[in-house]
Amino acid sequence: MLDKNQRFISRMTRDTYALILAGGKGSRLHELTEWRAKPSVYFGGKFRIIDFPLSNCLNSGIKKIGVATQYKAHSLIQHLVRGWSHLNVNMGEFVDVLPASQRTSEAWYKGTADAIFQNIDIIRSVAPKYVLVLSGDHIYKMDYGEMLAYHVESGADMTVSCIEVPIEEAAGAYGVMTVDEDWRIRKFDEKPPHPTPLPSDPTQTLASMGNYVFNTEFLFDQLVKDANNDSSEHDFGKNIIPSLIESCKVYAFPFRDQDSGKRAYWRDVGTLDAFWEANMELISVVPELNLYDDRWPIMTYQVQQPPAKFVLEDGDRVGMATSSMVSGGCVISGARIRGSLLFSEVTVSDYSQVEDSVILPSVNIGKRCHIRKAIIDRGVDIPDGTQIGIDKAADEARGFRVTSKGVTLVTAGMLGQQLKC
Ligand code: ADQ
Ligand code: ADP
Repeated sequence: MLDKNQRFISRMTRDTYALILAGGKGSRLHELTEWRAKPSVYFGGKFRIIDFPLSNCLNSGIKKIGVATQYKAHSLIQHLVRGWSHLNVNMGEFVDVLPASQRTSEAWYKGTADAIFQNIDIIRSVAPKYVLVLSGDHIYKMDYGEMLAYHVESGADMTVSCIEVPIEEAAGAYGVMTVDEDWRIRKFDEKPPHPTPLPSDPTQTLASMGNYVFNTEFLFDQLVKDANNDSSEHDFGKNIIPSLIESCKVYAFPFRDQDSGKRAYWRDVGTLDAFWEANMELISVVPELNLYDDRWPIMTYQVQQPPAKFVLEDGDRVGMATSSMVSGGCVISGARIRGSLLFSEVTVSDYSQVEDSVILPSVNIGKRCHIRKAIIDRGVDIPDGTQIGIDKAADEARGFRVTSKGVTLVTAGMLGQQLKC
């Protein structure tokens, strides 16, 4: 039998509207976000980043969801329509796409707070008790029900989820906060160059994950005030949170692993190195992020594909993959794959080698290619005999992007290729 507390949380999640902010540019991903918004970037062999907050909502019992889109939203909207429109509207469940559409003025979404302000009437028509604002940019598995219960129990007006991160990672990248012994936020700085260290560990700081719970009417009041403030940039981290911490009850919710009580898995994948590393981590024997957990499934849209196929064993022509993840529709023919993650419908031909690389969907790798420590964008055709990631100077000379940690990014545009849909 369910205990009283669990029934209580399910009442809260049912009374919550989740608004996922998915309009951001993700400019530190360079050409990977040249044609798609960061939440639409591929991750983990068959997902897009947005699948993580969306799956978290459903797994948490939150089934009234809006996704605010703006920047380069084509593939994001296509993914939402094809993969996330299966909720049961008759049961009050939906994923609504909320593109910037000049609903309240001639302006597009001016910032994260404005993206919600422009949709107040839509949220009001759903009449939720709580609004959960989520960033569409991160990879993690989180039970938002816990955060909602914490918000209600503490009597907060607003609750910000937070996580401990190394100071150097947070500097200039995250909003950071100082809390009192009750976890009430006493100071909040958006992306400071020198974040305040934690009293218990001077190497770490408390960073905002960009996820907020609000009592609905409180949120609306703040958004209306902010919309009338000409000096505001209409951003939660820059304007709304700092303006509230003195006069209102703003609490921090520490995001921890439910089983161990330790720091939970949360990745920003905001840079090409972080993107490559987070994908590579999945190949390790026991990755921190378990994608095989049927108690917390991550859902996505996928086309029907035949199983991955490994063909040819004839002298040095061996079709094989070791320490790798290979998705449906891939054909590895007389080629060797090691320590790599291949998304769907990738083909690799005779005598080629792929090592320590992330290969996005529908890439064709010709014969006698050698690819090492690279990210190959969707749909790229790699001609026979191409070397990538072997000589970094040669990579740069050809117009590929090489990161400070030596990861080479290749996109269709860099090879002058027209992308197939
Ligand atoms: P950032 O992620 O840098 O910091 P921002 O660029 O505003 O902040 O993006 C927040 C979310 O909103 C992202 O999911 C993004 O895609 C989306 N977004 C951005 N502009 C938008 C717009 N105009 N319309 C719709 N969606 C938009 C935030 C917080 C920090 C916190 C980090 C955690 O401000 O305090 O530490 O998230 O990564
Ligand atoms: P995703 O790989 O995330 O599905 P797409 O690659 O389909 O995203 O990009 C989204 C949109 O941008 C599509 O309309 C696509 O045709 C367009 N696009 C992407 N890359 C290029 C390119 N190199 N040249 C022209 N259009 C492009």
